[in-house]
Order: sequence, then C-alpha cells, then structure tokens
Amino acid sequence: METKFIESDPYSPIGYVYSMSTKLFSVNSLQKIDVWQSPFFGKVLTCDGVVQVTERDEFIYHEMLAHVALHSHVNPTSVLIVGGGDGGTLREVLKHECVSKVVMVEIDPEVINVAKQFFPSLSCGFSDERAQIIIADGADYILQCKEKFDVILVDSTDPVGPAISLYDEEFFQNANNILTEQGLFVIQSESIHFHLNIVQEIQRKLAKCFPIRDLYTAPIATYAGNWWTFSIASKAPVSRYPCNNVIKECRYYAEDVHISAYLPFSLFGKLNILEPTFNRL
Ligand code: AG3
Repeated sequence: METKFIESDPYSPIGYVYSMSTKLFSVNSLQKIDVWQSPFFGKVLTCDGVVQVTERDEFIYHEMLAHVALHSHVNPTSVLIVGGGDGGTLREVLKHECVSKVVMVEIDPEVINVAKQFFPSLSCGFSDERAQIIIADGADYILQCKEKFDVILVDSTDPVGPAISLYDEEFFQNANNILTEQGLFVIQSESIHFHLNIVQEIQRKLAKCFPIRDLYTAPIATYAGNWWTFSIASKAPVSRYPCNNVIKECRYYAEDVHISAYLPFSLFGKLNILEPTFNRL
C-alpha cells in the first residue's frame, strides 16, 4: 500500500511529497529517525522529517563531500568525519589508499545502528581497520582533541538541533586548531536557491578563522534547493585544481567535475558571498 511522506524541511519554502511503498522502521533517539522504502529512490533515511539519504542519489553528496578536499591535499593520511553516521562519507574516504586513519564522531548511535541494519551499501566501511567510530558531540570532541588531522569533513544535518553548534565560528576555529599545516576543512553548507543567507553566513564565519576558503557545488535532487554547496577552507594556499591523480572508483566525482564544481568567480559578487581565496590556476 502506497503511503505519502511530506518532507518538513525547516529552512525550505517548499516541501517535497514522496510516494513511499512502506515505512520500514522508526525510532526516537536524539531525533526522530525513519527508514522508508520508495519504488524510485530505494531506501530513504529521514531525520526529524528531513531527507538525509536516498539509496538512489546519495553517492553524489558523499563523493563530493569527501573527494574534493582529499584531492586538494598532497598526501592526506588522517581524516576526521564529524557526523556522517550513515557511513556514506566514511565509505568514500576509505577509497583513498593514502588514508591510514579515519575517525568518525557521530552524536547519535541510532543513526549508525539504522545504517548497519538498512543501508549496507553505506555502512560497509564501519568494519575497516583504518576506521575508528566514536559516539560523542562533534563540537566537544574537536575542542578536546589532542591529535591533528589532514582533512576534516563535517557531514551533518541542516543547522538544527544538536547540529547548530557545528556551524558556529567557535567550532570552525577549533577545527582549524586541530588541522595540520596543509589541512583542509569542508562542511556541507545548504543550497544557493533556498539558503543563500546560510551560505553567506558560513563563508563569513569561515573567513574569520581561515585565510583560504572557497565554495563548490553539486546538484542534489533530494535536498530542497538542489544547487547544493560545500564550503571548503584551509590555512595554507590551495588550488581549485586537484593536486594528484583522481581516484577512479566514483560514479559522479571526476577530475573535470572537481574543477567545474567551484562556483564561478563572478557569482560571488552577484550573490553577495565573500570572494573566495583558493588559487584559480
Ligand atoms: N547531510 C546533509 C543533509 C542536508 C539535508 N537537508 C535538506 N534536505 N534540507 C546528509 C547526511 C548524509 N550523510
């Protein structure tokens, strides 16, 4: 029997309606987590009524979150993922043989359990010996952390509930403090169409903590606003071009995708987003 799911996205002026075959699972933890079966999207994970992952298109988001930074560092060996409990970002990071250690800090253990049970194609990296999974608040973890990372990836929900602190200037500064000298930081930063104020704000806050920053995008059909952005920052100069041969095991990410994902320079002024400081050559 078909059932309708109406998305209730706190920052979007529209709400998508999905035809789902059935609801497979539901649990209340730090947030309300639901797993749905859709005839078109496969399994769908929602948190507090907002779509986080669909089996059909999650690869675009996860590949783009992970691989741009990992190809902008000459030799990334250590990676910290903040959030990312479904495992999709971890799966992508582990494709890089140079990466010898990945720490994933997820605040909600139920997301990990649900991923293990319903999304084996995302959670496949949890058993990798390079991966260390920690259940903690990412903002607290980063504040107390004594080790340094080459890449930090923030894979969170929209800036609501426990995720709000991951979008603070203080969090960006604390992340900067635990990056190696050539380290890179990436955070999913919402859409240009529906969340321009959030994009502008994230870039402004990043500019206070990092001398080098930029903004790249990916088309994501299942996140309302679709013209999705990722904010990337570094302490040391970085180019918009990949600095090593790009990995081949991707369905969306590729060298030309990496280069063309960056927002065209002339749009920063038109959209009132701070000018980027990545090297454009
Ligand atoms: N994290 C970003 C979800 C953003 C969804 N927002 C929305 N639909 N308005 C997804 C986590 C996947 N690992």
